[in-house]
Amino acid sequence: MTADRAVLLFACFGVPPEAWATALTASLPGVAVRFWPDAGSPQDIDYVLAWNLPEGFLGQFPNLRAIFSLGAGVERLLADPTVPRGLPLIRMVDPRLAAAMNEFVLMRVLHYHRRMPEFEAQQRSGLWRQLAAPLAANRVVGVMGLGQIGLVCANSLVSLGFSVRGWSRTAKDVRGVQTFAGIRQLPAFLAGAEILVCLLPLTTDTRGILNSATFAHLPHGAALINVARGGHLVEADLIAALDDGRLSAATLDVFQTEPLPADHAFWRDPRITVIPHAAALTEPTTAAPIIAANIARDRTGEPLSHVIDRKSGY
Ligand code: NDP
Ligand code: OXD
Repeated sequence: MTADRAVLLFACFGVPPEAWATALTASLPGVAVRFWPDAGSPQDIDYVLAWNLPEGFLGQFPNLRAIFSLGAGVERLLADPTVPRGLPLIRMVDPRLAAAMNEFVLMRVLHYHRRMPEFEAQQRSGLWRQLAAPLAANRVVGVMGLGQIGLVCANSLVSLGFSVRGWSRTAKDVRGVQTFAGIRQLPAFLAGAEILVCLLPLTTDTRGILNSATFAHLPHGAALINVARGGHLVEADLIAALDDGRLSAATLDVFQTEPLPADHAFWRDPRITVIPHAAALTEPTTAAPIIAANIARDRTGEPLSHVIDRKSGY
């Protein structure tokens, strides 16, 4: 902290800073906002707003009070052994982010529900053939992760009339959703899920969870929508499942390596829709006041919101 003002450093690699500069300065009148690489004296920095940091980056700031993640997923920060263990690590919880994710998920669920991949293939062959689709009530959608985002998606799928099931780590009671919890109930959750949506955090328990064993429980021809993290998916298992018909299609917003390398086979696979990690982007005008409220809590000695539990990893 400088003489009387707390200092927040914006260190979000690959994120254009202009809109953040406007939003953060408007939301944080009592806080000095600096933008990497113009951090000034490292001793001054109280808070960092972080994204895509190189490993070890935070070690240079000896007086940090908290780290704010620009995004909901914090696996990269947690994987950095140099991030001080006792420092609060706060993830992004913004209803606007959840709303944008919800729109994306609904778009792709409806796409698969109404058999759009088949219509698109027919168009490419100039084929006029009507295909029937069941009503949503007869379509089972499985949502992995019933947190801030998964719950919003599950609820809106219910309101569209889908038959929705949800899977989480701890048991949940969600109106209109058939819920399952824990690894033992994973097979029962998957059985019958014609469209599977992944909205899990990436943790030691969930890494690689979208694999052959998981796909084997799905009905033949199921569709996958992964909007969580590339580390959830075993890429070779996806191709195998598409080849043997267990899966018919996949929408991937996230990848093991981002940007997806130009020579990656996913770019050219007609069964896979590649989206450049754009299902939802954190919006400065709504996120900055959320960060500001948390900093205000810290200044007045109140507990911070949305601090990551390092044991569970999310
Ligand atoms: P939350 O932490 O709010 O929710 C996580 C959910 O996953 C909870 O329901 C939790 O269960 C469940 N879960 C965690 N571990 C397990 C496990 N081992 N087995 C079963 N369920 C588990 O996260 P958010 O909803 O805010 O975000 C989810 C993820 O979405 C983020 O971590 C991020 O990776 C991704 N994301 C991607 C974006 C994109 O643009 N593609 C944008 C935003 C987020 P419980 O409720 O019992 O704790
Ligand atoms: C996030 C993301 O985690 O954008 O918020 O991926």
